[in-house]
Order: sequence, then structure tokens, then C-alpha cells
Amino acid sequence: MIADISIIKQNIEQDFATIKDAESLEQFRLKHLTKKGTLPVLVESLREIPKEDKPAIGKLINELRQYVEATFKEFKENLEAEESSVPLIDTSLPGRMPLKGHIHPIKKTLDTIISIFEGMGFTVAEGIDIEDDYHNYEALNFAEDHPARDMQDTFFIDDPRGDILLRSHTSPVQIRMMKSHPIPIRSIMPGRVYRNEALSARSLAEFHQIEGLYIDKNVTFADLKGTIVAFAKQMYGNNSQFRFRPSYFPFTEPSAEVDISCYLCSGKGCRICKHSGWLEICGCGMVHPQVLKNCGIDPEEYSGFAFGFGIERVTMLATGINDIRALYENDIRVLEQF
Ligand code: 2NM
Repeated sequence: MIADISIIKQNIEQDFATIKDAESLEQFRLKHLTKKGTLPVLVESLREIPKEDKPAIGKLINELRQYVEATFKEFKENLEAEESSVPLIDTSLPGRMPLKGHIHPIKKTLDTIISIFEGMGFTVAEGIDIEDDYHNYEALNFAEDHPARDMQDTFFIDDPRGDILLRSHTSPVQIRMMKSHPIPIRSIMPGRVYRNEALSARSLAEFHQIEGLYIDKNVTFADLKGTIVAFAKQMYGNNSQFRFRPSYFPFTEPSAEVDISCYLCSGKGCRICKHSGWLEICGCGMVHPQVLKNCGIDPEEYSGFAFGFGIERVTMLATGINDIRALYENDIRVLEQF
């Protein structure tokens, strides 16, 4: 019997050596400590031991039981301490950065244009998107039968007054400003405009313009030229070349369109500038005397210039995006490049 106890002790010691986690600890408990386990069975077997041997054997069994129970407790406590000291998060891993939104390229262009003109003393004015024929066309000297008024180009709004429309340019803001604001006026007017055009890589039915207006005594075409060139050099770089070409708008006389030397080929001619070396950037002119009169300003006393850009077009030149629709599809793979 004494030999048996010593073998049992050896077996249990071997099993202690296999305890390495909660699972092996439980295996040990099931095998040796539960009701049918090695230790209780051994204690139970004491009954069958002859009376005279009981004190000695009983002592051995008791010592074994105390040893096993104490050692098991030790294993259990060590494992629990180990488990609670394992951190739940690995602070050495690199962090996962949250997706951060950023400014849309159209808004970025707008902000840049605004800050350049603010630097030259211009204020920012905004108007309304739903206008009437008078402010969008008539006051701007568009003849009654001017093709731009045609249903093809203008989104008319079904309204009993009959002449309500979505503004086709931001010029009505300038008309309202000239009618209500004391002179001098030096403002830029950014905003959304609407034209009933077929959608393509170059044009959308809804886009953004920024127009500018300067009215005072003795404002000349030289002031217009100086202002546009000062703006464009800040926008496109000091080395850019410019040219003013005669043009026609009903609301300015004389009128001009401004080209900048192509940013890609510096004027040598390439695909972007259609081999002309020049890119058109804006339209401008001296405000037509009739428009000043329509707004209650005496053209004998005052003069002024006005200009207009398409913000999408400026953004396309700045970013190299060559399809205007890409600015509206909000494909994150496009947007996150700018
Ligand atoms: C342009 C080009 C040239 C313009 C003129 C006026 C107003 F109201 F003063 F007559 N507003 N906007 C103007 C002139 C706009 O955009 C291409």
C-alpha cells in the first residue's frame, strides 16, 4: 500500500507538470480531485485498510492530500494572476487612423479666389438662386429676343408671375448690389448657376461662377487689366503670360476674354490647350452704360468693370481633372488626391 501511494504521488507530480493553462488545470482537477478522482478514491480506500495499519497509512494519505490540494491551489492562483496581467489591448500596435473629411476641390478653389480678391479690397456678396427675368436678363441689357433667354438655356419655374427662373449667371447679384449699395462698389459674387445644357465632360446643368464688380469714378480698362493680371499671377504663378482678346457680352462694352499661357506646355502647344498655347480663364469688360442706367447709376459720372469665371473650369486647370463630372461624382479615390 505504501508503494501504491508513492506511485500515485509520482503520477500526480507528472500531471502537475502538464498544467499550463485553464484547460489543463481543469483536466487535472477532474482526474484527481473530483468525487471519482484519484485522491478521494484513495481517501475512501482507507476504510479497507486493516486497523493496525490505519494510523501510518492514514498519515501518508493525509500528507499526500494536503500536498496535492496546496499545490493545486498554488497553480490555480498563479494562472489567474497571469491571466489578469495579460493586457486586453496591445498598446504597441500602430493606431488605426479615423477617416478624416477634407475640403472639396471646388470649395478649395473658391476659397483661394476669394482670399486673393479680399487681399485687393473686394468684399463677398451672395444673392438668391431663384431669380426673375428682369434681374437675370433685362437689366443686363439682354435684348428681348436674345437666344440665351431661350427655353434651351434657361430653367424657367412654373409660376403664375411667368418670368421666374433659376439664375443662369451670378450677374443678378451685381444688379441688386448696384441698385441698393452706395458707390464705390468693390465686390465678388460667388454662387451656383443653372443652364439647361447637355451634360458632358465639359459642361453641367448646374455649376459655380464667381463674378466681380468695381464701380467708382474714373475706373478704366487699365484698372480691369491690372486687377485681372494681379489676381491671375497669384492664382497661377508669377511666370504666367496673359492676353486679352476682344469679345462680346450684352452687359459690357468693351468686352474681352482673358487667356493664360498653358500651364502644361508654357505656350508651346499641347493636348490640354488644343495646340494653341493658351487657356481661356475669364470674361470681362467695362459695365455697359445702359446697365449702369438701369441700376440708377449715372454713366457720365461713374464707370466700372466686371468679370466672371467658371469655378469648375479653374479647378480643372488647377487639378488636371479633365472631366467636369468627376468633380460631382464624389468618388473618394478622386477626391482624396486633392
Ligand atoms: C462675365 C463677363 C463679363 C458681368 C457684368 C455684370 C454687370 F452686372 F455688372 F453688368 N455682371 N457680370 C460680366 C462681365 C460677367 O462673366 C463671364
